[in-house]
Amino acid sequence: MSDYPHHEASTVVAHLHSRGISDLPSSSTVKEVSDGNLNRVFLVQDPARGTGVAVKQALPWIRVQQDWPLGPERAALEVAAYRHLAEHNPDLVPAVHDYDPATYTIVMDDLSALRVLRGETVAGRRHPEVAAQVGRFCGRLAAGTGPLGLDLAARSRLAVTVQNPELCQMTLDVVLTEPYLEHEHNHHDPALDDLVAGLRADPSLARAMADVRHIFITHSESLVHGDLHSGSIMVAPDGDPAAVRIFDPEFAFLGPSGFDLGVYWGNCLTAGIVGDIAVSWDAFETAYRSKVDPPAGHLSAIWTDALAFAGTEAMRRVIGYSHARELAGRPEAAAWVARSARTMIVERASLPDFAALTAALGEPPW
Ligand code: SR1
Ligand code: MG
Repeated sequence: MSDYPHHEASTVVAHLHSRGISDLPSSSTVKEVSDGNLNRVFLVQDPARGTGVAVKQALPWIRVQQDWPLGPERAALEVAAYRHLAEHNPDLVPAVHDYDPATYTIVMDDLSALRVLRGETVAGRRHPEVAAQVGRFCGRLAAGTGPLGLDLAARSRLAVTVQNPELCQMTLDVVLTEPYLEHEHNHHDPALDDLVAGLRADPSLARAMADVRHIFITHSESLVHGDLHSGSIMVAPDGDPAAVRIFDPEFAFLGPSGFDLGVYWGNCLTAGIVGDIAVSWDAFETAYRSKVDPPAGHLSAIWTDALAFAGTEAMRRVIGYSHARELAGRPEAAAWVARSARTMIVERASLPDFAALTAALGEPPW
C-alpha cells in the first residue's frame, strides 16, 4: 500500500505526461503548496500561457506527522466525493481532471489565483461573501442527497460510494473524543489551564459529548463534506462571491445534515464573526426549501445538530490537536471561544434560533 512513487517537485510534470496530460510543457514551474494536515499538493504552471493544474497526492501517513499512518485510499474517496458535490454545487467546487489509483494522485483545477480563507482570517481580512455561499452549498447538498431528495435506491448507491470509516474514525477521535480527555494529541495555551481542567471534569459536557458522538455515528442523513473549516474554503482577494470554492472533501460521508454548517460555524466562532452564522443559516434554509419541502421540526433539528458540531469544531481548535492559527497567543479570545463552544454543545436544545444563540454567547471580546 505504501509501495508507490511519492511525488516531488522534480517528478510531478513527468507524472502528468504519463497520465496523458501533455499540454503542460517540461519547462512548467512546479511549486509545493501543501497546507492541510494530511496530503501533499503541488502547483504546476506554464508561465508562457498562464495555465496550470494542482496535483494532490495522498501518502500512507499524515503530512504533518509521518509516524501517524493513514490509508492513501482516502484519495479515491475524495474523487468520488467531488463527483457527488459537483452534481449539487457545480459552481462551488474545483473540477477534477484525473485520478491515478496507482499513486493516489488527483489532478484538479489550479486555484492559485484564490486564497485560503484561514490565511485571510489570520491576516485580519474579512470575506463577508463566504457565509451565504457556504450556506447555499450545505443546503443544496443536504436537500439533494437527503431522504427527501433521493429515492432509496439512489441513497443506497450513494452510501456505498462514500463509505469512509478511517477518516470518520479520525474525526471521532481527534474532534469528538480526545479534546475532552487528557490525551497526548492535545495542547493548549497555559493561560487556559484552569478552564481546560474544568471542561474535562464537567459531567454535563461529558454527557452531551456522548450524545453528539452518537449523532455523528448514527445519523446518516445526507452527504456531508466532512471537514468544512476555513482551510477548506478559497476566496478571491477582491471578495467576488462567484469565486468562492470549497475543496478537500476527503472526510465526506453520509452523516448528519447539520455537520458541515456546524464545522463552518465553529470557524466563524474562532474568527469572532458570529453574524456569519445567521447569514449562512438563512442561505442554507433558502437553498434547502428551494429543493424539498421539509416536514415540521426537520430544519430545527438540523439547526440544533449544527450548533453541537459548531461547538465541537471550535473546542478542538482551542484545546485539541489542530488549532486555529487566528487564536494563537490570544488566550482571552481562546477562552471565550471555548466557553461559547461548551454552551453550544451543552445548551443547544434551548437555543432555538440565532437571537437565542447570541444572547447566550454575548459579544466576542475582540
Ligand atoms: C490529525 S489532524 C486531523 C485533522 O486534520 C484534517 O485537516 C481534519 O481537520 C482533521 O480533523
Ligand atoms: Mg483538508
